[in-house]
Formats: sequence, structure tokens, C-alpha cells
Amino acid sequence: FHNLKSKFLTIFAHLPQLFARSPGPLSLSFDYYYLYSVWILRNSGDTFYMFNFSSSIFRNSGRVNLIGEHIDYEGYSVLPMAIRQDTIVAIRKNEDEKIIRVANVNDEKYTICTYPADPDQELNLKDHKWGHYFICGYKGYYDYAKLKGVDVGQPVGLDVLVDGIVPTGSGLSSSSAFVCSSMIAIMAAFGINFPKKEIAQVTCECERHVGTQSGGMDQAISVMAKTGFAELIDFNPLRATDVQLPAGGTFVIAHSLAESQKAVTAATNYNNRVVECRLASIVLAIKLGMKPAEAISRVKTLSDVEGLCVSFASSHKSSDPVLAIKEFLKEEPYTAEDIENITDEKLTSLFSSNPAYLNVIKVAKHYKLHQDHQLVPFIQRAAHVYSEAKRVHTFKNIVSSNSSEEEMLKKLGDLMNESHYSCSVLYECSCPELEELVNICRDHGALGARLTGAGWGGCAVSLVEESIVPEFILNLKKSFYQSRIDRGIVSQKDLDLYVFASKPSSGAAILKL
Ligand code: NG1
Ligand code: MG
Repeated sequence: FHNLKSKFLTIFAHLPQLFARSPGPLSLSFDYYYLYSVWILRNSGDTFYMFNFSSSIFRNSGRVNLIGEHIDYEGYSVLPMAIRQDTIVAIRKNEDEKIIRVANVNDEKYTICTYPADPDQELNLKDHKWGHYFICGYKGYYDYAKLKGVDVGQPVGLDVLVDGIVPTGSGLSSSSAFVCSSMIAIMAAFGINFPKKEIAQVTCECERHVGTQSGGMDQAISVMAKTGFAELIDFNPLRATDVQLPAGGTFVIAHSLAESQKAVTAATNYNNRVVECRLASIVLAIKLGMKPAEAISRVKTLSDVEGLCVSFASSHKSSDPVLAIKEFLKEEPYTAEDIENITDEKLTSLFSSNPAYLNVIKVAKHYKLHQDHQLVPFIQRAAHVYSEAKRVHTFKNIVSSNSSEEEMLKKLGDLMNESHYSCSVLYECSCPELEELVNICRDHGALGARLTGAGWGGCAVSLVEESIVPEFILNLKKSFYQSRIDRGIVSQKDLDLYVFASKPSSGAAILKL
């Protein structure tokens, strides 16, 4: 490991135009991204072509989701863009020891993790470690190689060094940047090429080994992003369509400084919502006429029942699937018993094959498929999902329309505000710090501002007119961050890591050394 680290650092030191050092973790200068393209190895078309280096470096970017929150796992399209902040993984085989060592350049915060070189190991989820994400990529590699009939041979040891500057627990998908670069690094170490789309699919599935039952947005954008474009990501089958954003607007990302440790809080937060949506879709399907057994076996997501909801709506002269929800989901929270009466099956048996779901039902007291609220006539998870799915397409249509730029930016901002409202009130995945931050962003001229990523902490993204970006950031520093600097929550010198403007950046890349 020490050799690898010193080689890694020596390479960095010898390429000052590529890597600018800062105190603490390595941070990367802008030129580095420009020069990346010179160093990227045949990252073209649909496949990464890899060669057997003695040691190589792989990078994947974080992402900001512009719109489409908590709907990827329900099968709906989302619209993220990659950001400049990324995770870099260097790897080499160690034939002498059957151990995987995962070390970090920032070894004070991220101490070295070791694991057996065994693809069948189970991760200890009760003791969550940062290195677990590497093992997700490792297990994913073996699962996939097996599926493809690749002869993987006997497992060997791996020395791995990581340098990440995507803020963690921030909704910017540091986890997926790490899982994706890990898996690509492992492929290269073993001299295997897989198509990019398949990498995105496998990494989505293998990240679930840390426990979160996530959809595939982060891995897809991390692997398939292109400089200068946001991407509309469709699922089943996975597809990325370039989306050119209006030039006069910039997305500013600001961290609420509340860290959202999704893997740790999965049972009450992220996975709870996944389970609520699953149950909402089954209950809806049954109410709309499907037999319980059929609904349980066929309906996995709200997108699976949208067709039924739409036919119901159209028989009432509407095209809005939300009409069916209003009609068929009751307004009070559901208890497990209520649901079992509808589905004719115990929840524990319904979810017997998924330990993460079982953890959710162990701690959940009731499920909010549809809950009344004094502010709006109906508030529910399903309503969020259907309306957010629509907003994604509206967003895409607005940027491809021929409205004036001013009008376009205004409409996009409005959609982002609506999305935030829906996340915060219907989906209840915001938190006080995010609410404060989003309001401050709007007060200082954001055309729209919303939480991004899973929520419960992490970042907000604002759409800001290009010309006011520096002033906007300065104002956020004064109104949101200064009091937190005074309270010792964040230090002045780190502030630029937590609030920054970002243009759409590139995705996965391989550096040949
Ligand atoms: P973040 O918070 O960036 O990890 C998570 C999920 C996404 C998506 C969003 C909510 C993972 C790896 N990613 O993103 O798939 O569901 O929440 O839209 O869990
Ligand atoms: Mg994540």
C-alpha cells in the first residue's frame, strides 16, 4: 500500500498542471478536467477498452439531480448532470496476499479498511464502513463476470487507493461515484471490458449490497455523462438522452451541512419510501381490479400501475393518474393490518426474500400511501411520484422548446420549486436545514431551488441567472454559512467545497499511466 500511495502521490506531484494540492484532501484544478481528455483512454462509443496496466487510475463524477427525485426506483425518468467533483480510484493486484486493502488519501478521516479477497462475503451492515462501497463494486464485478461466463479464476488480493472530493452524505452521490470507479478499476485490473450501459446496470444493483434499495440514476449518470449536457435517464431499458441547458442559467449547489447517512438510516428513511411506494402500487392495483395474488407477483412499482390509473382517470374524463389515488387510497395512514387485509398476505411473507424490506416493516408503525394534510387536499407518496415524473418531462420539453431564454429559465425555476414542495410536503424527505437553505436561495434571487438527491440533509440546487452567480454565492455565504462558521460547524477554508456553481461535467474516465 505504501508503495502504491507514494506512486500515486508522485504521479500527482509530477503533474502539477493536472492536480493542484490543497490542504487536506487533494483537490483538482480546473485544467485537470481539460487535460483529462488527453489522458482518457478510448473512452468512446459504448465500451471502455481497458489494458492491463500495473496500476491505473479511474475516475467517476458525482452528480446533481436537476429534477426527478425519488422516482428512479419507481421506474420513472430522471434528469441529472455530472459535476466536476469526482472520486478517483487507483488499483493494483497483489498476488501474494488474499486481502483487499482499501486506503484513502485522506487517511485521517477514512482509515484503511481490509476485507478478505472473497466475492461471496457478506458486508456487515451493522458496522458501516466507507470501504464497503468498494466491496459493492467487487461483488458486482464477480456477479456480472459469472453471468457473462467470464473465467474469473481464483480471487487475488487488491491494493486500492481512493481520493474523493464529492462531499459525502450530501445527495451528490459520492457513493455511486465510488462504486462505479471501483467496479471499472477492478475490470481493468482483471483485463475485462464491459459495455458502459451494462456497467451502469450492474453498479446500480451491486450498490444495494450496502443496504439501500436505490434506483439506477446515480450510476447511470456517473458512467454515461458527457461534458456540456445534462442527461434524461430512462430506465427499462436504460437510456441516456443529451439535454442542452439554457446558456444564461447556472446551477448552484449548496450543502445544508446536515449529513444524510443514507446507508445508516435506510430503514426509516430511504428504504421506507421504497417500501411505501411498493405497497401503494399493490394496493392501488387491487383497488383498480387486479386480483391480490396477481398484483403481488406483477406489480413492482407505481409505474407498473400507471396504466390502470390512467384508464380509471379517462373514464372520468381526465388523464391524471392522481385521480385514481384520490379515489382509492384512504386519507389516514395505513397500518400493516389494513394492508394485509387488502393483499391477503402477511407483510413478512410478502417481503420474505428482501431483508432490507423486512427491516423497514420491523420499524414502521404505519405506511403513508395517502395522508391528508391541511395545506393541500391530498398528500401522499404516490401523488409525489406521479407528479414528479410529469415534471421531468415538462422540464425536458421546456429546454427543447423555442421560448425565449428568459421565459425558459423562469419556467424551469417554477418547476424546481414545485418539485421541492412535493419532496418536502408529500414525500417528507426534507429537513429544517434544507428548508432554511432553500428559502435563503430564493430570497437571494434563485429562479428556483430544491433539495437534490435523497434529502433528509445534503444539498440544495438552485437555478440562478449566470450574471448574478458570484453575488448569489457571496450572499449564501453571509446568510447561511457565516453563522455556521461562527458555531464551528464548518470552517471558512472548506466553504468552497460546500457551495459552488457547476456546469455539466463528464462521467467515467480512465487514466493510463
Ligand atoms: P443520493 O442521495 O445522491 O445517494 C439517492 C439514490 C438515487 C435516487 C435519489 C433520490 C442511491 C445510490 N441513490 O441518491 O437512486 O433514488 O436518492 O432521487 O441510493
Ligand atoms: Mg448515495
